[in-house]
Amino acid sequence: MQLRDKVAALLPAWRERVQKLIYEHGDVKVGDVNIAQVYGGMRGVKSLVTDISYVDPQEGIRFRGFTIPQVIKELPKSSPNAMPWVGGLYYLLLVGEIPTEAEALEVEEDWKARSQIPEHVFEVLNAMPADTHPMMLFSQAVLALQPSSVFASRYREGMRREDYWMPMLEDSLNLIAKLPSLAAYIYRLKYKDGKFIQPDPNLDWGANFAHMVGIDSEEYQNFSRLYFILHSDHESGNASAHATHLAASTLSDIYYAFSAGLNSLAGPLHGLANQESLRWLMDIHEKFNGVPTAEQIERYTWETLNSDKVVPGYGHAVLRKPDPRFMAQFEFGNKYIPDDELFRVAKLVFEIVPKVLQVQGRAKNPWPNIDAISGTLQHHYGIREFDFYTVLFGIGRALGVSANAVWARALGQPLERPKSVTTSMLEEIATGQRPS
Ligand code: CMX
Repeated sequence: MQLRDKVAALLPAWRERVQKLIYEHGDVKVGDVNIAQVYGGMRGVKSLVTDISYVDPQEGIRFRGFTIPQVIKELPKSSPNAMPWVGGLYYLLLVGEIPTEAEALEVEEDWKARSQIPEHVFEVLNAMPADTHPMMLFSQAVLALQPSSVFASRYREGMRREDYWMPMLEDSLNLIAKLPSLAAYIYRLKYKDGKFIQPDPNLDWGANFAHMVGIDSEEYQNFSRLYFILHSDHESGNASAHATHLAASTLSDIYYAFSAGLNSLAGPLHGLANQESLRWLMDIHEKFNGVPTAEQIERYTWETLNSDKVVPGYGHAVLRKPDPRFMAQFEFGNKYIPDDELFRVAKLVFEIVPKVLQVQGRAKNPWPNIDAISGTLQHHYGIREFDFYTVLFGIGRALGVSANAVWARALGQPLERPKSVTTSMLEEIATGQRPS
């Protein structure tokens, strides 16, 4: 398989590069850590390494050095107006190069061949109470696939450490291949008639998800591809990526590790912001009986801020300009659904909110992030069950975290084990009674 051969060909030079860096410069400092950071969620502490994506405060995310507009323009697609095949994005994340059409389609075909879900996974899902949250079902379904882990069985049999990454890749491809069907099954089980729509062998991974949830429009197929690409990776420090990495650093397989990542994505400070944002836009729409004026939005924004709430979908811990992942979806909306009332509200909000946040002067970044618009588009195309939005995020996130897991294993990244200290120790360090 091309993907595995390509990574294998890149590995010797990467291993040499990393070993040389650690051997020759291992004691060079990368930064200092202060007490506020130790107590403050490790913000800004440089302690992770990934070559798959990087978030620049001004530019936003780059995947393997490519900006979002470049990724959308340069990845292979079925026609000039279509969004790229997600298989091509996975190739880019893993190999670091824009694939040819044939290479992208090979990943798509490979996923198709691996997409069959064992019957017991459906039985596990069917056995859960009807009010179970879809994220819990999704995470559980991923865990239920774990008995088929190639890594786990090869590890039991014994294999060379330098080969660990190969079954990790094998597992990752097997897992990703199944995610659209799994998520669509959960969607239809929870919100529709419970009847599973079989994948269409003529459709690619992203478009098949649209088909299997029951939305067969070409526009939603395109939006699904875009959505999964945009949600794939955002460096290694975000909670879902880091949770996956931490779990995998114990040499657990991708099923255990990605389930851990999904469990962290399920929290309101991470994957839930998209539904908060849509709810805020809908509240505006309802309060003003349709698309409000700019003045009404400005007033509503101040009311939100004055009641000590945040404007969901705006601000970012790292970014200092409009998130290019927001811009890509905004452009999509402008092109395909300019008359949708909620989209028109979102558009006006984009004009007004940054100005208000700037006047208020608290948020370091007044611009929209990825969550300011994604729910609006999903809602337009018919996914109106807010609880499901985090599952959508999770499908995309699997691409980035699994590519990282393969490379972390290939480069022999070790067990994560930071050191903790006590509050008394920090107090002693602060007053010079103890060396830092
Ligand atoms: N509305 C109102 N106030 C905001 C704000 C917003 N959208 N964004 C930041 N602020 C406030 C913060 O609450 C903070 O207030 P205090 O000083 O009173 O504590 C102050 O501005 C400074 O915050 P910051 O340094 O600019 O932002 P953080 O790094 O602390 O937090 C984030 C980043 C995203 C959590 C924050 O901007 C926020 O809560 N935004 C709204 C929720 C949201 O959209 N979350 C999705 C994030 C998407 C992602 O992570 O990918």
